Amino acid sequence: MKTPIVIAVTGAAGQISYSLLFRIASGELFGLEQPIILRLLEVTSVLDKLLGVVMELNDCAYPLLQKVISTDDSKLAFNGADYVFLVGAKPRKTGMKRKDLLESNAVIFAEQGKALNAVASRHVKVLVTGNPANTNALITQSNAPDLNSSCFAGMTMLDHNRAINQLAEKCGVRSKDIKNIIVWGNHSETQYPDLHHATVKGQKAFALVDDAWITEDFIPTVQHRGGAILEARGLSSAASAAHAAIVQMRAWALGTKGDDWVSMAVASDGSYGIEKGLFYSFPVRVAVDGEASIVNDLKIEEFSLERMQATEQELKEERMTIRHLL
Ligand code: NAX
Repeated sequence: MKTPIVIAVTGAAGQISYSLLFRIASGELFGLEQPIILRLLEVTSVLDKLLGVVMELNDCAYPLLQKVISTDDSKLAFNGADYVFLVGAKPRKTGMKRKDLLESNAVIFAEQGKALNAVASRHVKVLVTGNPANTNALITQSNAPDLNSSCFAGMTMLDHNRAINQLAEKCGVRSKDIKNIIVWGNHSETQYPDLHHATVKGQKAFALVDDAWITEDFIPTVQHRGGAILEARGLSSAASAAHAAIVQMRAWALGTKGDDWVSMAVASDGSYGIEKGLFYSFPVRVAVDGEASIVNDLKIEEFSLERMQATEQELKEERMTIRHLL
């Protein structure tokens, strides 16, 4: 049997975690040969509720799940952690903009960045889902100066999957037939889902759909999908977010497939003129050893450039709001 992997999840009693934890414990993330130790972090007032989740995890009698620890101490949760899902934050409520959440959530990520810096594995992969995910990733990374910035990413894979679904529905194909979708920028309504490089069964997507559908339907539908789900369900996306977290972490740990890539908010290296250090969603390829690199040689049309810069501008504004925490 392999050495167990330590996986920490914050916001463990929340609705995303209620999907995520069971899928991790069943082996969906690292396969059926990899034992797992789960460390679950919650705020003190929710530890009782978390106990119920732990009872359910234990009742699944997962063969791979060696141990579950629940705690309100971030250093205990992150001690020696190999993979960390930072999910815990206040979710957006109906009528609320993501920006409203920025300041109250920022403090959580500054504290957790410090704890990761102190005790996590030096090769830890920290995926930030809690919103605003890109800026929270920046805050976490800035508060963990002893860890390489490549240890941190923000989750934009849900947007990427939403874009795949829209294109697949439009073209009447299956999601597996779509490759090389990109979501640029912020996980917010300024994000830019880009079809210029996408293919459908190997054919250029642009040859199959018209410009009006892209600008009037595809882009706004993907940008506003989170709000549409919130309105329909009365709660923000949860199962699809947990799925995206699994897909993104799996790709980040084990590598991307063939010529395809994932969309991932990583520290910009200046590619495409995006300011260095901002956590911006780029197309990212990952080698089998887990080393991620921005795909930096794509030809960018004027149409795209304007939208890429608009979402970069929003990230700069978010950074300005929380600059005291960097
Ligand atoms: P829930 O409110 O169901 O769960 C959040 C949990 O986090 C709560 O149990 C809360 O007690 C806990 N928490 C709060 N502060 C904490 C702290 N300091 N340490 C540990 N735990 C803490 O929200 P849920 O629907 O699970 O969403 C979680 C986050 O994901 C929200 O910020 C939400 O906006 C964000 N999302 C991000 C998405 C993305 O694509 N990046 C999509 C889905 C989702 O909207």
